[in-house]
Amino acid sequence: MAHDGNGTKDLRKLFAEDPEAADLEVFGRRSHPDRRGFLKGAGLATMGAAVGMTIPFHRNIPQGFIPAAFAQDNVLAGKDGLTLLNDRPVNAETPPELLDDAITPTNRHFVRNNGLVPDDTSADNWTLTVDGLVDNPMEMSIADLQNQFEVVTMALTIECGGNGRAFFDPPASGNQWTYGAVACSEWTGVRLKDVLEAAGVKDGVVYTAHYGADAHLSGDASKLPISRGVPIEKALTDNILIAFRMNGEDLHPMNGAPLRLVVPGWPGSCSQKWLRRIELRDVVHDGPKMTGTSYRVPAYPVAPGTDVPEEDFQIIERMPVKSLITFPANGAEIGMASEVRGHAWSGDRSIDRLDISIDFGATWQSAELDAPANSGAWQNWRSNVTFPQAGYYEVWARATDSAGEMQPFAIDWNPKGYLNNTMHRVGLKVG
Ligand SMILES: Nc1nc2c(c(=O)[nH]1)N[C@H]1C(S)=C(S)[C@@H](COP(=O)(O)O)O[C@H]1N2
Ligand SMILES: [Mo]
Repeated sequence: MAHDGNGTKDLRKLFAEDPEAADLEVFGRRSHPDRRGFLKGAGLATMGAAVGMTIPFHRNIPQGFIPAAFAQDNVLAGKDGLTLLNDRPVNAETPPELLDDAITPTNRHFVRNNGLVPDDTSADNWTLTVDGLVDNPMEMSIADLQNQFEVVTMALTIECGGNGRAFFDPPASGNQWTYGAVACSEWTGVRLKDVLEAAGVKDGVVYTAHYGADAHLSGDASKLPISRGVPIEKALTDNILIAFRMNGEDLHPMNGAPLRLVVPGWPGSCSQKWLRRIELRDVVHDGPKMTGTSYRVPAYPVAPGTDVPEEDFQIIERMPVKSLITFPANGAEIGMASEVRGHAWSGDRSIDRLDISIDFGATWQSAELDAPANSGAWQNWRSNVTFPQAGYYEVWARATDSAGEMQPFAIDWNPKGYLNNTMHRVGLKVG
């Protein structure tokens, strides 16, 4: 193992993926099972190089100990191949070629946290409160939800409002998502609509307010990391779930276990994780990340770099038409003929056509496009492409939705870097 910056990363990775092997690497072979392993010799050198300093109390480090300096990658336990953007809070995206499945497996679902994952994510004593302007305020266990409402399973697309932010110029601050803050897993739960109707929506309700159990990064218990909501008309549509299963299993702790909202087609931030409470309000919700410039864009198109007054921002509602090429991967070497495939989606709409170009947009051909599994699911597409001769090509994909909206070539720039739905391009070496 190299004792340099890369070695550090490798060791982090090794501790995250295979703690036993990492342990062996650092502490050496355990020839005497009854003898406590001490960090010395090559192991000490490895760990010292990895943390970049000497370790004065190294004799006290027990065998089998995962140094806290390496623990950060453990935040992605149960995830496979995701790119970690931040570890406090945890933000990780999925490379497009790992999103190739029609239904995104849990280990490939991106993670976007604003705060700290609750310590206890077990379903046992979890309750959901529905209150505010309702006729019958309710407090229900997950079993109550399952018993009192129809349980449904749906494939639903969640995309972060900031997906694609990395390509903004001038750059926008925030997580530098490239392509992979999107997923379409199969969620099982009860319809938000059914629960709100049982609670009885009072006259005058205009907005929902969602509250989760995650803690604010500051540790201040009186602060929430994020609390968003949707207009009541949206909340009463029938593809929004209060979900307690993800791909047939318990939710992953990072994806909101044991209970979350899934609001397909709207910014992912509407899909409150670790859901504890839904309140109905007679004003537009004003929780953290609802106000100011959070999840908002200027009400009119602006030139890149424009300083837009805060009062000119409006709340993002549906997400725009978009698509992803998931095969082949960018940079792949392929033969003269290949299938090209991926997904396409558009908030609250369906996709009508998906065209691809292999000649930098001069000509386009229609791909085969599947119907969505259900409303709120992305649509899978594929096309057999034959390249005229060996060489470098780019495949571009362009989706058009049921309202005729088409993906653009250039980013519709906005100060916070939301809603980048430009065409996805992959470079291929053909021959
Ligand atoms: N409680 C809570 N819910 C949350 C968040 C959060 O930080 N806390 N992040 C939101 C954002 S911004 C997005 S994009 C989605 C991401 O869902 P995922 O992490 O399961 O991919 O969760 C949303 N729900
Ligand atoms: Mo997000």
